[in-house]
Amino acid sequence: MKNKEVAKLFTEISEYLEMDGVAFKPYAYQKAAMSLEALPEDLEVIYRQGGLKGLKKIPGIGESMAQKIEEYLTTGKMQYYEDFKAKMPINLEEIVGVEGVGPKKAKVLYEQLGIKTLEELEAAAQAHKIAPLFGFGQKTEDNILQGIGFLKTGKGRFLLGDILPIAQEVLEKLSSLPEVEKIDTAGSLRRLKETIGDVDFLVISNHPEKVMDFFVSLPGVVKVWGHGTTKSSVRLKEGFDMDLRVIPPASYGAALQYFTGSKEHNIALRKIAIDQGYKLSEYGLFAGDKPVAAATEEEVYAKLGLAWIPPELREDRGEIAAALAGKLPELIGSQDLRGDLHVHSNWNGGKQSIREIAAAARGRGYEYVGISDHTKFLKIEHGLDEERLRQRNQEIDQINLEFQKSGINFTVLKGCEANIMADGSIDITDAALSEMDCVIAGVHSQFKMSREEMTQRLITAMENPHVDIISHPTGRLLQKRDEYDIYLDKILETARATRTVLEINAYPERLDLNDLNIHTCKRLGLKMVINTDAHQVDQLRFMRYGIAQARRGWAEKEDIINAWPAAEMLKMLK
Ligand code: DGT
Ligand code: CA
Ligand code: CA
Repeated sequence: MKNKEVAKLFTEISEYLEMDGVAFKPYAYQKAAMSLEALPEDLEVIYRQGGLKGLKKIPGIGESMAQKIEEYLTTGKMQYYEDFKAKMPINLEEIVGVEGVGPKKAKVLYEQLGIKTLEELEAAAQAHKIAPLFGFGQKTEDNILQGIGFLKTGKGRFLLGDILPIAQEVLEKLSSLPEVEKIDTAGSLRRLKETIGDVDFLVISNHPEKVMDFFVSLPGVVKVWGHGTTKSSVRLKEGFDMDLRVIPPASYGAALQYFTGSKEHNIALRKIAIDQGYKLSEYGLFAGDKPVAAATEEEVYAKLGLAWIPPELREDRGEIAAALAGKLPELIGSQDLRGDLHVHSNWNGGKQSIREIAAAARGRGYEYVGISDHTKFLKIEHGLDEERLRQRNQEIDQINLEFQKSGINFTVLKGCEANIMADGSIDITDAALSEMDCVIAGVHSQFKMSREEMTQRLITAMENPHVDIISHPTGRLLQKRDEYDIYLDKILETARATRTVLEINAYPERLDLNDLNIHTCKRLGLKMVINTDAHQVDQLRFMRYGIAQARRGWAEKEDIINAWPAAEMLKMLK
């Protein structure tokens, strides 16, 4: 699909336009890029079937953008983009990928210092050439170095949200082969870790050659690292690797257990085996030379006196002791979720109308959806002021009335995602907040404060009698930005004292709270909510990543308020 390529060009065009100080247009290109990223249909198919007209039907794509897409699909080039690139031949994706460097700064860095690549940016920062630039300063230079450090540690790892859909597609293609008798994902992907190094597949087949030939010639394979009958390994154009192993049926369970990991879990499990006089390997559980369990994972765990352990728990964080004691948690599952409390509508930065969101949420089997538009401080997302919120609430009342009249058992909840200002105050009036069913508050500005100040800021917000939920409580962005500097224990203490619910934000680059935080909250008896933070209905599917994180944090139904009946959930809100 060319969708991603065109989206990337549009993103860069929007950044070039922003550098030139053009009004509105950058935003339009950015929106169009997002729309293309989310588009389930293939652009080439749309164009082949509907021509320019078909392209214009894509949300956010007008005449001139449609022409540019047509040009790219037919010639492989987009002149408008090429002109920008010729004027400023920098690796924009790399440079703007550094947290704290936007297009305007990228322009200055190129014009003043000739910086074109990440490497050059790092060298310039290390040589203290950036701080003296007008509008930069020491703090910016430090931030740039820190941001680059982040990119480096993240290098070679990929977001679960980027990998899972692609791996799923490959899995489906492989399972449809008649030569594939059984297939599973293993490794970190099966454990649903937030970032993935490489994808591991295990297969049972009596024609391994055919399966391997198919695997190494999958569309999107750009390099074949290895091509054998028991193991093959490839790189995909997205930059990550996939391993495929063919396993004999008799030892499939032991192999699946071994290659699922984690390494730490395996080491601890092997120790248990040794303590009981066995030997555990990828080939099976052995008493001397005799295999006693190997065909299924369940057998292997059972023989060791353990209940089968869900892969998300296999991190050596107490799951083996819990399995031994028969005290594994009953993990929350997607079937348990009754609604999503954090969705943005087109009243602010979101894409769809409240009606469309309600329809999509009903389609997922939810009983309610909370519309949590941004409030007025967030100008770039068209945050709503008190008056606009009131108008929006009227629309919600109207929609709920229509549902009632047609006997539809579904409720749209009035919510907002208000901004927690530097002093902990909320950016709209208590009167407006008191009209909401559900008030979410989050930090969206001034991330760098001292630990004391940031902790106090969040505490003050939680003490507001209207604030029900704190969104993305630690503020991290995976591979981009660290958590805020906070005393988490104090935050959790206040959450308990004020009955404030903490969010597990399911957005793939947030996943905030993370698994360890969730585990801590659960131990303390704090309540959490899994929300998508969707800005378009297609993103309601992000819920699965939030659930994965919650499961990795040992969360059960009782810990997650949107797994409760609506009436009880509402009672938990202040
Ligand atoms: P990743 O790919 O970095 O996200 O993480 P994993 O967990 O998928 O690791 P990977 O792909 O290197 O190996 C898959 C599994 O194989 C791993 O989770 C556990 C097992 N494994 C790999 N190397 C070792 C090892 O040296 N010792 C043990 N006990 N297990 C290993
Ligand atoms: Ca792996
Ligand atoms: Ca691997």
